[in-house]
Amino acid sequence: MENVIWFLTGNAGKLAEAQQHLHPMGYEVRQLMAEPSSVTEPQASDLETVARAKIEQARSLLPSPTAKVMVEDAGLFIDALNGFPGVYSSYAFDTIGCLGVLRLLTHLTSDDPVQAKRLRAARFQAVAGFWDGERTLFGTGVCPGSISAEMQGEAGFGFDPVFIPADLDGEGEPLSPDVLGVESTHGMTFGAVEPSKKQVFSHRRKALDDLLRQLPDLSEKV
Ligand code: ITT
Repeated sequence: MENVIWFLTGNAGKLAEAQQHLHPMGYEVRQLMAEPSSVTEPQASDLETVARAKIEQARSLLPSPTAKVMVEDAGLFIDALNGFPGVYSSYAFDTIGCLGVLRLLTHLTSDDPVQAKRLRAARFQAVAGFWDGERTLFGTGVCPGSISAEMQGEAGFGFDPVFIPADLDGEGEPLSPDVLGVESTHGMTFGAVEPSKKQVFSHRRKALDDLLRQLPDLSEKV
C-alpha cells in the first residue's frame, strides 16, 4: 500500500481508532514510536500548539524524508470545571483517572436525566496534525456530551467509561439533551458501546475527516 501514514503516538487506543477509520480509505496507519523521554508535550493552553510541537518532533523521527506523519492531541473539557482537565487530560487521567473526575462532580446531580446532562456537560476535542512532506495541515473535531454518574463499560480507553456523547441529528449535528437523535447511545458511555459506534460521534474521527478534506487527492473520499 503506497499511502502509509506514520502516527506518532504512545496511545494504542488512539492508534486503533485512526486505523479503523483510515484503512477503508486506502491508508495504512503505522505507529511511530519514540523513546518516552524524547517526546515532550509543552504545557500550552490549546491543543493546536501541542499538536504543532508534536509534529516538529515527529518529523525528526521519520524513517525517510518523504514519509508522511500524523499526530493528534485530544482532551476532555468539563463545563462545570471551567474546561478542566482540557489540555491537561493526559496528566489528569494518569493521576485522578475516571473515578477522580466522577468525584469532582458528585455535587452535580439531578433526578431529571436531562437536567443531569446539562449540569454535567462536557466535550471531547481533538486536533490532528499532518506533515505531507511540504507543509503541516491541521484538522479539528469536537464531540459534545456529558459525564455519566458512574463508570460504565470497558471498551475504548481513557475517559471513555465516563463520557456519554450527545445524540446526533440526520446531518450528524449534535442535539440538546432533551431531544432524541437519529444517532444515540441511549445514555451509554463510549466505554459501553462498540468501537464502530464511537466513531459515529468521535472527536478524533471528525478531526481526521477535517484533515482529509484538506488533502486534494482524498477529498472525494470523505
Ligand atoms: P499521545 O502519545 O498521542 O500524546 P496521549 O494518551 O498522551 O497520547 P492525548 O494527550 O492526546 O493522548 O490525550 C489526553 C488524554 O485524554 C488521554 O490520556 C486520554 O485519557 C484522554 N482522551 C483523549 N481522547 C480520548 C478518547 O477518545 N476517549 C477517551 N479518552 C480520551
